[in-house]
Amino acid sequence: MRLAAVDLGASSGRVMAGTVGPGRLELDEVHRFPNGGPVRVARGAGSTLHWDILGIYRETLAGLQAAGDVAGVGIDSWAVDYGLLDASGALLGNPVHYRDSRTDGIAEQVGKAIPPRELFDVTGLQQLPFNTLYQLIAEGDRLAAAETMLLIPDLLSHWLTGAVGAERTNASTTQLYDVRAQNWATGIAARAGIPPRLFPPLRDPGSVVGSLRREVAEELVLPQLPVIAVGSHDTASAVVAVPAEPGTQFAYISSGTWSLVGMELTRPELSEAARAANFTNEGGVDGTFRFLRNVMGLWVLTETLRTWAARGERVELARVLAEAADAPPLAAVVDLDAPAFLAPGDMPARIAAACRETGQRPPETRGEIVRCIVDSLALAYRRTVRQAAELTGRAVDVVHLVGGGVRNELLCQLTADACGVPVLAGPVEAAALGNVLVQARTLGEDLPDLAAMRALIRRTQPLRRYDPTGGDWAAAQARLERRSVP
Ligand code: LFR
Repeated sequence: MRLAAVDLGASSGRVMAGTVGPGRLELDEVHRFPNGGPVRVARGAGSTLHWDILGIYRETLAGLQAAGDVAGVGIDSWAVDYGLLDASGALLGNPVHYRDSRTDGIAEQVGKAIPPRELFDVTGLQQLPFNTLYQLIAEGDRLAAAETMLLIPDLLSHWLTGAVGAERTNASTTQLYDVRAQNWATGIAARAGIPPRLFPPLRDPGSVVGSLRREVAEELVLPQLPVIAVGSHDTASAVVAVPAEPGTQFAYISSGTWSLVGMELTRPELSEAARAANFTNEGGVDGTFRFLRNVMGLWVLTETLRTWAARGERVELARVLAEAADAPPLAAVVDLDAPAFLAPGDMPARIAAACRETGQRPPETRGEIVRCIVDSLALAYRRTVRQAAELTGRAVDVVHLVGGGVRNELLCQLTADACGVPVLAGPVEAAALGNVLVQARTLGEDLPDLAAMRALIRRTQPLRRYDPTGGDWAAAQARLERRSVP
């Protein structure tokens, strides 16, 4: 059967046609569009970063048309962001980008009313400044006009079908979802001043959202196809496609704009140590939990290239990665988890500042700067994989790396070196594959559980193994922890 997977990332959006059958899984990219630059719009004395949501919807429609003859549609995207609808169903303003500064300081403010320990105990979520909870508080008076909050994939599904709901894996990233009760955390919401009417009914991944509205189907010259709620959080879909062998002790890294580093658990890990390490328990497909931590990811590299391009320096990724591979290893490392790297801006300058703060000589050439980013990313992977192992008391025998980062051979090798265990890299399009697999099961394909889906990935997708070759990663980590005396 053929299915359309709409996979929206913070750098690009893709519509893939997936073909699934016994022993068969193929992806064909039918439409790709850039979703890179948040749109900065002036507001009062400042400005706000927005998503171009109507542009994203238009491209989604174009992709569905290009996909043509499919049996179903599933949408996944980055998490936490949303659109607000008024009582008539109209969209209230353009959704705001999670990298906007409107949430600065809000988490601290909320922490005074709701102790972070309690918030973690209920929601299981890591503290990220852009969690939906903090974004909704930042809306202020505008919330009064809102009737419903729809997360991005749910908003697009709503426009396609008319149905209103919240798919669970993405709802679990809001910090407004009760990880034990598997329901909206209305008590937390009420204490934060967020009206519970905003929360739509929850739906499980794998359930049918509805059929394409007649007008939409007619415009696209398609039948009224079913839209299926997949793991609508892109990371949930990506983890479905982690080709783990049954019985192996694995960690995963979903490496794209963000790197999501952690383990799959069957129950949330809500210890004080997990909270202190800022780990999260996001809901996965089939009742699993993603116990992980966000690492800043390839975003810092993309932003670095953008900074150079803005200065008129045309830099090709492949070329600069080759230069990085030849640059001295671990010459300088930075803590990519530092808040300084979150907002768009001049990353080379921020890297230089972070190096000076830790008493290291900042990288100078382009190759050295990119080497510093990739070394630092691998070092963050090492730190996080080790923490996940410690916090869960489980060993890690293999690290599965999926997503766009798979294409970066230097990163894959350094990850194996840093973690000291083999890295199995692939598939690249993990989120789209996970999206397709969950749809296929809903529509009757014999894929009873995650193990069956992963077996199909192993059989059909190219994977590459990287074995560790060494490097003094412990010393690099120690350097990072040493603050220089001003
Ligand atoms: C990855 C991702 C992460 C989430 C971040 C922001 O694309 O979905 O899981 O923390 O984007 O939404």
